[in-house]
Amino acid sequence: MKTDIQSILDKLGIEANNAAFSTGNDWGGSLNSETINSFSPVDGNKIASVGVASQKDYEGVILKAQEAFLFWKTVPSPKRGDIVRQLGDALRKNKEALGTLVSYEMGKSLQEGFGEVQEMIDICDFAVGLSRQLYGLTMHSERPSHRMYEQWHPLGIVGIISAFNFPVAVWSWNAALALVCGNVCIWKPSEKTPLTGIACQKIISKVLADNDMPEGVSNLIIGDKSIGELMTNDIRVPLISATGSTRMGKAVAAAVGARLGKSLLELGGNNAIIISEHADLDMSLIGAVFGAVGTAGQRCTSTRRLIIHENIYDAFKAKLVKSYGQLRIGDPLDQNNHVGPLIDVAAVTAYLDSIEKCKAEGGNFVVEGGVLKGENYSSGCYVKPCIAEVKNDYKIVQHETFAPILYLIKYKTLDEAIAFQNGVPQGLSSAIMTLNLREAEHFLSNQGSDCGIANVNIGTSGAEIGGAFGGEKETGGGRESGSDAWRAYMRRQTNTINYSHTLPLAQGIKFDL
Ligand code: UN1
Repeated sequence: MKTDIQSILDKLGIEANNAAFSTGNDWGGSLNSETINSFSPVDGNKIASVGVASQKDYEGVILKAQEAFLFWKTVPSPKRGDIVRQLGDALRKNKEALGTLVSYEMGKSLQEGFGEVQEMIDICDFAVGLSRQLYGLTMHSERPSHRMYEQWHPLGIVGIISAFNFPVAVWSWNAALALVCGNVCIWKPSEKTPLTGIACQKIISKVLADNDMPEGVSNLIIGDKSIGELMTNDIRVPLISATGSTRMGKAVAAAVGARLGKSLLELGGNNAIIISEHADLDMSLIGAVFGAVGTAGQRCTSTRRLIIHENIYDAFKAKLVKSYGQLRIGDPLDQNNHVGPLIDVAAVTAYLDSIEKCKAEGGNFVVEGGVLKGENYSSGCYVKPCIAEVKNDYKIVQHETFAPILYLIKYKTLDEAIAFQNGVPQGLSSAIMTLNLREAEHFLSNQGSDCGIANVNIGTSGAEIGGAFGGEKETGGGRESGSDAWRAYMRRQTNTINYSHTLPLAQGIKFDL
């Protein structure tokens, strides 16, 4: 049965023409010539229009957020956690509708759209627990009758710049933590997926209003790079959390660094799986194929390279080629399909360009790529997942192309495989498939993977929210979601209290009047 998109839009409060910004229940910014139209890559249809915020709109949002922060930071953290719990409950109720809109606006499979909303629910649950923690340490003073400890305070306004590929989950990783920590948020979603942003803003705004919270705690602002630049250059936004390309991240880091602000960057990956001769090849196949073609290769954790031991190279390649022959490409809302479209025709051009470059460098395509044509592919965004045999040092292999292109590299020794794995500018996710304990532990040791995420017998994508998420080198060094990633959203204060009758100085310094 064809999904009734209109009823999903109605349920989520998406209109034909939507406002450019929101501070909660207040929406503003009229539609002008600078409207963004959201087209679905699924069928090429225009879903709705959204206004673009002006500099004046941006100023208004900042003022509301500053005012809201003065109140929100006085709400006890467990109470803030309870509001985030209610956000999680609202997401549970809206999982089907929001997951479907994610799938339709972004193009990922319906299962992955639901998975993304589940990831939002999970981070809300995590943040609720955190709201009763946010622990600081206590330490022993060198002076008698003195007490020392540290505590964590909120920063103020957290600016969230998110990408099209996880249009809602990445916002929630940031927002759920930032909010329990006592911050207020301003979110600039990708201009490629503004409607899922509007849907989330409607959901959270209702929860905040039901709890009598003021406008300005959770804000949304629609625009392109120029709105992002207003945020990154704005001293009133102490933390910018940005997800996207390495090129974008470098610009954000430079602007935020120039004003000594904080940035939390989650940028490109070039993730590899090492397939050892000691691997379970059936398990490896699922991890590799899901990693490479899931979200049509548009996750920052997508598997881009397979580094395969020479003894099993031909056998594993044959399995891969066979499984690619069975992939069903098409409407992602139809659960029979494995792979949906790329986000837009610009992404298709980048995919074709990378294939050409790979061939020019000597890449041997064992599964050919290409753009699918015909009635079912009318958006022009559907491409064939492809596989090429390459050398790790090809320029194109060093580059992250956001598309389902998988590179095969042959290795002889584990150290050589690890050198290939680490021999790219990015450092997000990595994995080894092996049943050999020595190999697995070596890969995880400090002589092994240099990435922020290193897995054994699991692919590179699909991290759980409980761990800190992010990577090294050109991935930007940030950590989001689980573990102690919350610390990025707070400032640390060290407190020393003297309850003695004298004022002894540290380091034994004598100073008598
Ligand atoms: C991203 O692609 O920006 O680990 C995030 C994963 C997901 C998150 C990906 N949980 O693949």
